[in-house]
Amino acid sequence: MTEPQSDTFEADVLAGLSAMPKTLLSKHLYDEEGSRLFEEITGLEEYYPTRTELGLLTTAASEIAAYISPGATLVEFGSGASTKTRLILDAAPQVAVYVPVDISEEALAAAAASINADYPKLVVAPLAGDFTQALELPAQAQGRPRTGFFPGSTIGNFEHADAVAFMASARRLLRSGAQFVVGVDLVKDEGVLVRAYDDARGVTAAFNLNLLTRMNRELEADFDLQAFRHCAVWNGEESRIEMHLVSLRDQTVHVAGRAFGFAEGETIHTENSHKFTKEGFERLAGEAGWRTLRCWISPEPAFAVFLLAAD
Ligand code: AVJ
Repeated sequence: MTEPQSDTFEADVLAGLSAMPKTLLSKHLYDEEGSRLFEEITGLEEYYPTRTELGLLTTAASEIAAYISPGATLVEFGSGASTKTRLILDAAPQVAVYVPVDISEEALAAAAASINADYPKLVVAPLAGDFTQALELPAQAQGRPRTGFFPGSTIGNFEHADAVAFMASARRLLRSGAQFVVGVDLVKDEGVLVRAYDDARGVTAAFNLNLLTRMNRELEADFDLQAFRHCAVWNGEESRIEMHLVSLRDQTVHVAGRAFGFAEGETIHTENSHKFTKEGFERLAGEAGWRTLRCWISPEPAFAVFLLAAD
């Protein structure tokens, strides 16, 4: 296990605010309130990825299930709300062991309890840890064929090299013969993308600004929430939506006893959400030893579910 998140939170924040340009790791958006706000985002009209991926998985579930071996272990990277997992489990009753992997013990316990209650014959063996690090599966999962599941286009939060490294470590963990189901958001009209990350009701703005509230509470910071605004921009060169917090004036902010100056218009870069082409994602997965068995793509706004194989 890694140390509690709060220790790394302070170190990450101090390093990020000292950097030029200022930046904060997007994983820190997900404290209790941040996780609640993200769940709210997934229900927004403008935020198409969640419902679109659910639609694709509903269509694809029985075909995916046909590739999963009897007695298999299903490994899920990041255990959010388990709606998507259930689509796979319902279609593939041959799955014997379910391993949710998450950094948050709380999220893991919740995911395990909710799946346990509804799938009494399934062995649930949670794995607490950072899924970007080398991991070993729990004993119950050993000696079984493996299928990985990584929905939500969370792959889009990584820089290219980190995305390849993650796919390669998943390849090592899942072994030859494995399948990997990955949800991937695709490049599309810029207006559609920006609205998905800057919704009319301001839920995404609240999600982003919550990072300031979290620093105020946990790191004795004195951010004035009226002095920053949420901003979502499309960076075409990098093929990604970026979230920033923009300083509305020249100001000095204190965090954990240190002072940080902001110029008017200066930003803290809080998240990247890369958008892929089908070919671009296949190239990335290929670099990590995965080939495409099947790919389902929705009508616009386009989202993809890939079924990959490790030879
Ligand atoms: C959960 C990381 C996939 O990037 O679309 C939603 C997070 N950020 N709105 C995404 C998010 C702003 C989401 N991921």
